[in-house]
Amino acid sequence: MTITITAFERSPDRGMGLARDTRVRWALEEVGQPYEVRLVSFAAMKEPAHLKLHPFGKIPTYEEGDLVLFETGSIILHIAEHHPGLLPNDANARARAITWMFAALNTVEPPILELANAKLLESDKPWSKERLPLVADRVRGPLKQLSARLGEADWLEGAFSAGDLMMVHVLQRLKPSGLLNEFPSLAAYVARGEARPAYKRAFAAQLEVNTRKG
Ligand SMILES: N[C@@H](CCC(=O)N[C@@H](CS)C(=O)NCC(=O)O)C(=O)O
Repeated sequence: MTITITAFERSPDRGMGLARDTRVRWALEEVGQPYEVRLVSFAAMKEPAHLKLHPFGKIPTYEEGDLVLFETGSIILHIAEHHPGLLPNDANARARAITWMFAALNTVEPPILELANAKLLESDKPWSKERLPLVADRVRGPLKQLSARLGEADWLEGAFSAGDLMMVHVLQRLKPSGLLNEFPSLAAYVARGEARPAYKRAFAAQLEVNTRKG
């Protein structure tokens, strides 16, 4: 069955790979599933046709036959549960890998998004300079703990899993801030993720869309 995802017609990051379709593309590449992409404009995302797929008017979405999913956590879990390669076979190890997906989305991503939004949307506010260090410290906390847990390991739970995929993609948003480099083991962890051939294919595919002329 054909898999179709949606992605930005023009991503605000101009192809840095931060738009969340990249993590879905990466998961599909890891498990060797071909997919099609329907590009949507910001205006189209708020139209009824897209809202039927994604009630909050965002990308990415995932269509496969009758199934329509939104939220990258759900989409990647679905991919990982239906194709080998992203979750361990052992039940407990599998549950732990899924736990890391949730940790990436619920514990690590929110303060990172808060920092990105503070820089992007609040820099003209008189209180911005005072607030920014506080927001940055809220990112450092979970990073310190994550780095302690990762230790010398390559990945969070034995072999590379959907948990690592999600965590690496979430951490990537920090690269321009320099914060990631304060934690060399996490910077190396992200670099290991980016070195995976499946990631490179996913990155190249979204870059091609965002550097297309016209
Ligand atoms: N929690 C959602 C977040 C989806 C999301 O925020 N998507 C962004 C692109 S990365 C978007 O569509 N932004 C456009 C908008 O909100 O209008 C997920 O993980 O899928």
